[in-house]
Formats: sequence, C-alpha cells, structure tokens
Amino acid sequence: MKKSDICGFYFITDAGLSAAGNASDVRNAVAAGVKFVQYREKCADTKIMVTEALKLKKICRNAVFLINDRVDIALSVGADGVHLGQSDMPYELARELLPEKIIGVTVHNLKEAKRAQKAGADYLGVAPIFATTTKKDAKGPCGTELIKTIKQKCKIPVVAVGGINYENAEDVIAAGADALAAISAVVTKRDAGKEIKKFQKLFQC
Ligand code: TZP
Ligand code: MG
Repeated sequence: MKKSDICGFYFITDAGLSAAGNASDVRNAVAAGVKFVQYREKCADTKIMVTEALKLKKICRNAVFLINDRVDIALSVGADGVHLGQSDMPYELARELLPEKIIGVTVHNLKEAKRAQKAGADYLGVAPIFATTTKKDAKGPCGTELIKTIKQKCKIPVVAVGGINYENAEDVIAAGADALAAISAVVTKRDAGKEIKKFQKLFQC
C-alpha cells in the first residue's frame, strides 16, 4: 500500500461512539475494502492503547494502519504511520523518529496546508468540513470551499474530516477530496461496513 493510494473511505476509530467496538468496526471496515485505518483514542492508558493497537494492526493486514497523535505508540507497535494535529508533536520531529512512515497532518486553512506540504507531509487531513460534536475541541467548520482551494494549491492528497455523512459526502467529493472520513455516521451503526460501502460507491477508486 502506498501513500498515493489514499482514495475513498478513510476509517477512524471512536470507541466512545462505537456500537460494536473498535475491533469489530475495523474488521468490518477492511472487509468493506477500506485501505486506510486510523486508531484514534483520546482517553485510554498507554498500556491499553498498545495492546489494542497491536490487535487492530493484525486486522489491518491489507490496509495502512495509522495512529492518531501518538508517535510513541506508532513506533512501539510498528504501525504504518501517524496522523498529527496542529498541537501534536511537530511534523519535523515526528519525521526524524519515523523516517520511512506515513505522516498525515490536520490543517484548518491554506497556510497550514502549504506549510505541511512543504515540510513533507504525505497527506492533509482538512477539518472540520462541517460542524461536528464528535471532536469536542474542533475548530469552526471550514466548508467544502477550503477543499477546493487546497486542491488547487497543493499536490498531496486531501482527506476530508468532520461532520460528513452520506447526505453531504457528494459535495465533499465534488470539491476534490481524495478521501473522506466519517466517524459518527458509521461507527454508531452495528455494521460499520454496510455504511462504509455506501460512501465508497460515491468514489471512482
Ligand atoms: N478531526 C476533526 S473533526 C473530527 C476529527 C477527528 C471528528 C469527526 O467526526 P464526525 O463524527 O465524522 O463528525
Ligand atoms: Mg491530534
């Protein structure tokens, strides 16, 4: 799996919202053909995260397995990379620790997008596109216009995140997003895979 394969549905875990649990969600997501899985856990102890990350990594044999925020966990479990926000470990330091891995960076505007691309990020998470209650400290929605602008000015793939559901996904894709993540729209359902397949039908990949 290569970075350039970022296309379609990008799955992000949320144990707090999940109806079936992370392992079941990830199993269903990869069975539905998802190629990118991000383990996002904001509350658990490090020891629990390591155990769970190892378990999820095994399920992701045919998918890229990324860890949100935690470079230490990514290193210790041999994940394929990390996803970093603007207040996480600075990209340059993470790159020194993970020279060959995939590093995605969340951006909220064009300036952050250009900076992340220049630094060497493999993809951009553009977020939040729409209002969301899933991330409590999310910034105000940037809208699909920002996807268009970033796609015009940057070359690396864009993963759209935040407030995305089946009803608004077409606008997100029409704006140029290479991939999208929808957390609450899929993990609150017992069979996340069934929901994911609906999104995937909207993509050409
Ligand atoms: N980053 C920005 S918004 C968000 C993340 C992880 C949460 C997206 O969740 P939802 O339920 O798809 O709005
Ligand atoms: Mg973060």
